Amino acid sequence: MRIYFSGSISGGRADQQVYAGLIARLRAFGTVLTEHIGDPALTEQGEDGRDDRAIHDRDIAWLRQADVVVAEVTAPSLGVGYEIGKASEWGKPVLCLHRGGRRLSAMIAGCPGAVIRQYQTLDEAGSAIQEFLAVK
Ligand code: 6IA
Repeated sequence: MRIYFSGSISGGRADQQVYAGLIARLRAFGTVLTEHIGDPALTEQGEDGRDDRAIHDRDIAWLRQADVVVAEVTAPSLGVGYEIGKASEWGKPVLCLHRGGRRLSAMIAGCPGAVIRQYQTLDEAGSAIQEFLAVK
C-alpha cells in the first residue's frame, strides 16, 4: 500500500516529532511516499533550493500514486488542506488526525471525502490508523 502522509511545513514545524511518530507507525502498513515530512532537518524556511513548481509537481505526482492519504491536521497548513481537497476529489480514502485545541476548519471537518479522528497519544492515533487502513 502506498501512503501519502501530509503534515505542515510552511504552516509551522512544531509538530515535527508527532509526524515522525505517525510515519513510523504507518510504515507497518506499506510505503510512506513522504517520509521527509517527519525529518527534523526540514524547516518551514525551505533550504534545499528546489523551486516551488518542482515541489508542487513532485508532490502531486506522489499524491496521484497514493492508495490512501493520512493527514495530521492539528497545525493549520494551506498545503495540507490543498492535498486533502485534491485527494478527496480524486476519490482517494483520506484520514485526518486531529489533536484538538484549535477548531478544525469546516472545509476539512465537513469534507465528505475525509474521515476525521481525534487523538491525544500516538497509541490512539495508531488505533485510528489501524482501523482506517484495515478496510482499505
Ligand atoms: O503549506 P505547507 O508548506 O504547510 O504544506 C505542507 C504540505 O505540502 C505537505 O504535506 C507537503 O506534502 C507539501 N509541501 C509543502 N512544501 C513542501 C516542501 N518544501 N517539500 C515537500 N513537500 C512540501 C520543500 C522546501 C523545504 C526544504 C522546506
